[in-house]
Amino acid sequence: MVAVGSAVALSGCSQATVEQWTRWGLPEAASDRAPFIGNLWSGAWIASMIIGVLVWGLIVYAIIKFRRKSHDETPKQTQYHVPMEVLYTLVPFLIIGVLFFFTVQAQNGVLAKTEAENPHQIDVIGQKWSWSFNYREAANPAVGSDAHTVGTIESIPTLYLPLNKPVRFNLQSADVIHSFWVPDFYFKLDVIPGHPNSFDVTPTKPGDFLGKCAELCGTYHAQMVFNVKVLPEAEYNAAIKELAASGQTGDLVAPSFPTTGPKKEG
Ligand SMILES: [Cu+2]
Repeated sequence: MVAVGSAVALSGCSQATVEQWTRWGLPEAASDRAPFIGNLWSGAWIASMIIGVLVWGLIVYAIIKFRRKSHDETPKQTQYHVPMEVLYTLVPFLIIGVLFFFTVQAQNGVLAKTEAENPHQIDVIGQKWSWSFNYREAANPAVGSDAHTVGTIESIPTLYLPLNKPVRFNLQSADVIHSFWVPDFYFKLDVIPGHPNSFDVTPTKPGDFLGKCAELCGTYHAQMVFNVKVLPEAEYNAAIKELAASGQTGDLVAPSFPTTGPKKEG
């Protein structure tokens, strides 16, 4: 901590960067599911640090305590030490067991379905090399129809989300495995062809964020980015209504949905 603290102080970091250090590098949380992953992440770092200090301490102790004292004498040789061997077989299992326990708890937390009756539903289609979003708002009286946005490699799509309202994402792929990721939500989930995935999340921070593909899916993987705009619900409804009004109504269904490669030059 001293090393981290002085590194931060010496580099003259901004307040925001210093705060990011206190989250062990995570961005500021922007969803209701963030605490599960945030706590697992911090806890794993703290546990690693404790184990690291213990191991480094034992190494330094052994180096000093067991220095060669005489040039003539061979040190005492220990071939088998059963309690020691049992210990260093059991301890890793214990570490894995503890990490496993907390990982399962965090996983159950982030994957739990919302208790809200009618969450906003957005179908996400990952396609080489962009994202398309299908807002299922036909039953929402403030919108009245479904609407969609088709992203391409040339036009980065924007995903609109309602602030503090649960959203159910249904993930489909048109081609290969992608991974839907908004880093500020502390959440990502694979988008697998022929295997729809879904998860619920409530955005808790208004503003603009960046989303990306987190699964190396091919040549233009790095360009699979999208903008995220978290708006108060009334503004969200208005944005979706505007999409519908511009003719972007109806459904997009993978895998019949075409992939969008970059345009050929010339
Ligand atoms: Cu991808």
